[in-house]
Amino acid sequence: MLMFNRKMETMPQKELRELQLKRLKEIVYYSYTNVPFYKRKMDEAGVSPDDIKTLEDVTKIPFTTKDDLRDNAPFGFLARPMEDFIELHASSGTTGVPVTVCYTRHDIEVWSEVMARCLSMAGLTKKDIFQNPIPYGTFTGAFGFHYGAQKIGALVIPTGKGQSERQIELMKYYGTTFMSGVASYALHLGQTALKMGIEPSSLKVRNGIFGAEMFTSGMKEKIKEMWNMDVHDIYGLTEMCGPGVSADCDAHDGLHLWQDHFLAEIIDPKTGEQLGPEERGELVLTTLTKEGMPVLRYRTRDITFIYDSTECECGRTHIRHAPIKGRSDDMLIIKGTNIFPGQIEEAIMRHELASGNWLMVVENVQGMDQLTIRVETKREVGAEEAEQLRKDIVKSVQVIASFTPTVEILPPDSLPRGGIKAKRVIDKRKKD
Ligand code: DLL
Repeated sequence: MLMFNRKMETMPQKELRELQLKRLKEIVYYSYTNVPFYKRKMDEAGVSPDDIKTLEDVTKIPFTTKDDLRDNAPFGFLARPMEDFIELHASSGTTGVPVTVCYTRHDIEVWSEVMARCLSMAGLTKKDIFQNPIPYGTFTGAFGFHYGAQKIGALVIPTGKGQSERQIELMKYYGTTFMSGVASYALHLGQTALKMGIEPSSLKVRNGIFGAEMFTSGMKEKIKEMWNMDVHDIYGLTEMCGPGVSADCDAHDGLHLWQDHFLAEIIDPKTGEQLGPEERGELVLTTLTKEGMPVLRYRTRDITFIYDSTECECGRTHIRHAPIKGRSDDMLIIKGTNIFPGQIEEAIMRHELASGNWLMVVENVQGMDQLTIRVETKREVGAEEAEQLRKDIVKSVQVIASFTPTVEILPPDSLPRGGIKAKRVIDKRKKD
């Protein structure tokens, strides 16, 4: 089994937890003494770094939220003088002030290491030609993949995002074997190839690793089938490093989270209480080795659960979490029913003719909630086929939503694209 760092990736759980405790004590002390925010927060909560004696004691530390990071942006969370930093990244900031993260040389090293582990878990080797169709910029995606793939020794083609036809031409020209990216873009690239008269599966790409947004199993199946490649899921967020917190192995049964660098907890998003294994809730993460900008008990808002068993057929010992179901702040209440956009995506993806591009619009018409779902077909279809697909999708959504949505079937390429991540929800009821 291919592993980038066998010793660390197969470390017995007991040793991993001992290492986590040692690092947790260090990072709490380090954050308390170097980041005024943490000193203030912990003093207010009456906690001192000496109170951390077991891993469970992490619950004594107050949570850190996106708003805390924003209130202190751009540099208020840095634990080192500016001269120690060599790179900066930021979240897209579409929902407010961007969250800025600065990396020391050590932090870039750790990021490259966790990314190399994720990529090699997905099957990347030094023999691969690795195309990286993600925008190179303040978004963490491209650089994370770039550093990790280079650490493995693969040949990186830094194509960046956009110019989809050119991406396909380069793929063909260089014989790309492995690709990365934002989940929805892989489907878009496949569709672009089809429009150019090229079957994506006839290209040499045999493997892909995607993430950065909602990534349902239905979407994974569509990408797999379209490209005839293996598809891996990678998770991460700017506040931790970017991509590289976790990824799935060839067993495709949960994402291994690198416990030597991140401490994971699951909490009830409403009460903040810690939940046990197999209990679904919000993922809370603590960086255990970050030097430049340590983050303690960060509320990711991402909904998942941690597997009880740490045994995996791949031989890795690090805990696994389920694919992210959605974000707690993404949940919509439509006609009194709680709905995650991911559930709608699963319902749409079940249909052969539906492409991966879709949008849901929620509005209030004369005091009543109304849901309209727009779905592109993956190829041009006639009126009859479109009507059948429409009816089928209405039925699938009724099962989960217990009310009847309006479904509109659109030809390929009719929904707007733009931004790095796909926009799936427009809630016109929200006044913002
Ligand atoms: O999206 C980092 C990344 C880049 C991950 C490329 C994977 C691949 P942010 O822009 O800070 O960072 O957004 C982080 O994206 O809290 C999740 O809500 C969502 N997300 C990331 N990966 C996944 C995934 C990058 N595999 C936010 N499945 C996170 C579902 C994901 N959601």
